[in-house]
Amino acid sequence: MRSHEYKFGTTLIEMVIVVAVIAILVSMVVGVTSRIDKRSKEKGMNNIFTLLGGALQEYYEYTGKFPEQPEKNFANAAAHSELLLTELRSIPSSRKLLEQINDLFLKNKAGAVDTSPEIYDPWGTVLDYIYVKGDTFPKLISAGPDKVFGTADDISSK
Ligand SMILES: [Ca+2]
Repeated sequence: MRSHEYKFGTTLIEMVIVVAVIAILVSMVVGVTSRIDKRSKEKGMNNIFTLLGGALQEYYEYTGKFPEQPEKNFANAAAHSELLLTELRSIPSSRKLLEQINDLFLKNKAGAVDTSPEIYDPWGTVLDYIYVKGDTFPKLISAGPDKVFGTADDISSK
């Protein structure tokens, strides 16, 4: 009886240790995975900024101006994004660059309901677009991982 109790105790401790080790391993894997995920999304964001920057440059070379969108109001980001895409698509060389953007980041592609397409960031939030006449270059803003505009993790194009 005594040896049985002892054996049971050991088994319990062993189980607790095994569970603890598994928990540590799982948290390590989750930590690494989310870091990789964050990095790949940031990379995706930079690729979109680069492509849109190129498309804007082409637009400028064709028209001599940038699409104007002076309103600074994140609440209207979807409308700003629509304006940007509609303008860029009207210029062949800009449209060509836009075609390189993964469809995952373009929503309402068919211009469904009352909207034309918008461009989204890798976290699923629509991109904001600002260009005030006289500025050197337009600005694209992603709400970042927290999906909220105006917070510290926002990412702006350079
Ligand atoms: Ca944010």
